[in-house]
Amino acid sequence: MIPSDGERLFQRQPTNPIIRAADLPYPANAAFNPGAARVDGETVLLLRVEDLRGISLLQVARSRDGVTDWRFDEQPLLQPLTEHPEEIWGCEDPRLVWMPERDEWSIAYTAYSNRGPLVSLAMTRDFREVRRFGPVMPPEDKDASLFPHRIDGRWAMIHRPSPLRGGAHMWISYSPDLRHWGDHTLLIEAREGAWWDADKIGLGPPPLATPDGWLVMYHGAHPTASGPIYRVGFALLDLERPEVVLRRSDNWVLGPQADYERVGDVNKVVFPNGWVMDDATDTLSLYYGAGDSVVALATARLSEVLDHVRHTPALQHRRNSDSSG
Ligand code: BMA
Repeated sequence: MIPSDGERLFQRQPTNPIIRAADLPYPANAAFNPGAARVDGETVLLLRVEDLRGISLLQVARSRDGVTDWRFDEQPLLQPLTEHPEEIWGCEDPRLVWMPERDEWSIAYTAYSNRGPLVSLAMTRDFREVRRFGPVMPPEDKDASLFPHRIDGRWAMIHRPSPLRGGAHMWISYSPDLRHWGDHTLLIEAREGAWWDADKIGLGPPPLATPDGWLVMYHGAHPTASGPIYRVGFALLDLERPEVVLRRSDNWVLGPQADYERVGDVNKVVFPNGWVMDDATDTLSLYYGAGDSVVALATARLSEVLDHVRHTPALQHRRNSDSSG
């Protein structure tokens, strides 16, 4: 079988990279891996900014069209605080989810503690003031996002613990109150061997509700002699039981091809953790870090993405008991 060409789904913005460190109102080494949201008619990106110490902060950028004329708040929204020792080495890679029941945005981000990366939550209404929830998963764990609403009465979160043995896989966990998490269930496993998503995978942007199921984009870090290549592909989760994976693409849909993706502080990295869906134009805008240095944008038609995903292999439903070991 000739695999369908998923790499044509996304069109890169011709003016990429759309944001660089030099655009910021203060000196910094890199601006990358943004979370994305649409707030009051504007696109808000919560950028990971690596400062000149090597510590990452989360910085708001706003734009009417989501492409040009970015305005930057003077101060970062989240930066390490002494009363939060779990963030001593920085705040990284946020995923932003609007939660109608709470009437606020959740920010799931990687807090870099001196015992390793862990998952922290914070809440905001407007991306001007923020309230920290603190750590919700111990180290090592990252690449987390909440779902926008409760599922069967409980909140759900995808995350990526790093076990001592075997690969690093995506898990889903549940909570009655966003603080106490349990029913940890293996969701999507990294493949093995030569696959693009062998050994280490992790969630990209937050899960997106579609008529077919939760659309999940995830990254694979394919190991090579010159370091990993970060690419992304799709999976589809059952709407009512998101621990059930309905489909998973064999091929990646976006990988490092452009110069700004192939060369940076870390070469050959595309790392999306934010997207914005415009239903009126069927346009999915994917914001991603390129080369751990700059922010880039690529767009796709959601209807074409779903058509592509419908042609990816359907998976056997796994029983919960298969994944508890
Ligand atoms: C991952 C994360 C990302 C980073 C990527 C590539 O493990 O740390 O923040 O973009 O590696 O270096």
